[in-house]
Amino acid sequence: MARSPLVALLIACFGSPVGAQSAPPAPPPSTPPRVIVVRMVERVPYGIAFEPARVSAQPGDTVRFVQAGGMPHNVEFRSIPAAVDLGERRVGPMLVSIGQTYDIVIDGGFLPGKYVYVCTPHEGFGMAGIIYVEEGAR
Ligand SMILES: [Cu+2]
Repeated sequence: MARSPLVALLIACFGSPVGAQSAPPAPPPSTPPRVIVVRMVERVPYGIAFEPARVSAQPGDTVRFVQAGGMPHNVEFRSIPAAVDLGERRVGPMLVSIGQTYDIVIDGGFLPGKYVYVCTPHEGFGMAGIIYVEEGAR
């Protein structure tokens, strides 16, 4: 049996409620990439060190080492997650003048985990640090 012209008109005007659109989900919260500064310092009586010695970073962040002493310092990774190959970034250049910087961008090559590094010439003096790479929300 054919439906009445009135019902057909109502459907044409208001459509079916079944296909109603729901609001899109809100985007996940995100923070802009950070620059995390680690200074290479020489102090009496505690000697030479990375300061702070432990930092946490997320993908997209930059860890910036800043030469703040008078002796040459660098960054050499000693212990990193097994699946990671840092290639030539495993040993960074020697920084020789105050204010000189060395940036490590935490890109896709840095899987989450613990990265222990030293200063090659001062490892024996305890000049070492750790970067904890966290799961990224970015
Ligand atoms: Cu050093």
